[in-house]
Amino acid sequence: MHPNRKLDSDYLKQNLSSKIIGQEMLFFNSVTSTNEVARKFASNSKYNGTVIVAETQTKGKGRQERKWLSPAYKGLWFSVVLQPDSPAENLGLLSLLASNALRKAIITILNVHPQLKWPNDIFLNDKKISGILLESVFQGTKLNHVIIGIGINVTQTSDDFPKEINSIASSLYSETGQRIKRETLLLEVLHQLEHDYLIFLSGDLNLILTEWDENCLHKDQQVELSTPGGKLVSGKYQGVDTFGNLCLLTPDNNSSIFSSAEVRIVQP
Ligand code: BT5
Repeated sequence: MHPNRKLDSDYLKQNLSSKIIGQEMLFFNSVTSTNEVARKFASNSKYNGTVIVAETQTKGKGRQERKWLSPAYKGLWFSVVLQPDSPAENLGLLSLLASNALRKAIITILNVHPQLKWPNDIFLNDKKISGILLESVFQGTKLNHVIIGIGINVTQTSDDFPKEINSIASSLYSETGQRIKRETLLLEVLHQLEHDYLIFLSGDLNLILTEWDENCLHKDQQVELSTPGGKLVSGKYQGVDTFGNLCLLTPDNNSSIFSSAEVRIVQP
């Protein structure tokens, strides 16, 4: 497959099976961040389900202002605009929903089984192959809109990653040896996202929680959390609550709940 081949937008539009997500797809060669492009129109109801795709991002964003490397043609860098009529506290569930949908799409296309790190990182063979950044705006007690930014490393080889992340990051090609059409994976991700999003809208939240929990990388493990406030908290990972928050059993036998933190698995 040609290494610098642009995404085929006609093929994507013709083969889309979802009815909401991706009905409108906007393609760019280069943007700062697809989440930034999405932000410009995410509150307009016309754009519910719109997907913004870029071949490269010059300022790809991770969480907490971290950088996300998005080399041209080597991955999928895109954002999905959603306007769920849903209580604000369900935002954490959407985060789990997105990573779980991505996991299922990867199984379908590549027949390999990624694992999930809370809240929404995707790992294959203990390497991060994908990251998700959710950005949202609330209106009163409800979600006005959510932008789900998804980055998937598809064809990079180890030389493509700078040495700081070379040992922790990888791509689907590096981990499986399989060359896939990026279009095929993107279509399957949109299909899975829509499938699970409709379940979410119907109020059946258990399916997402159960599937997520079964595929968690740090199930029952000792972890160390670093909170946005800079605190480090250790304990045993106990699972997620009904809102997708992380539950931790601390050494003094107390259960604590976290809505945001960085998880590090403590090797026994
Ligand atoms: C994430 O942040 O994992 C969320 C990444 C979301 C990227 C998508 S791409 C489309 C949309 N538009 C955007 O601007 N963003 C979204 P976080 O958990 O904070 O991880 C960031 C960290 O992962 C960095 O500090 C690096 O250590 C590492 N990293 C950077 N680029 C990477 C890559 N391509 N693959 C794996 N790890 C990477």
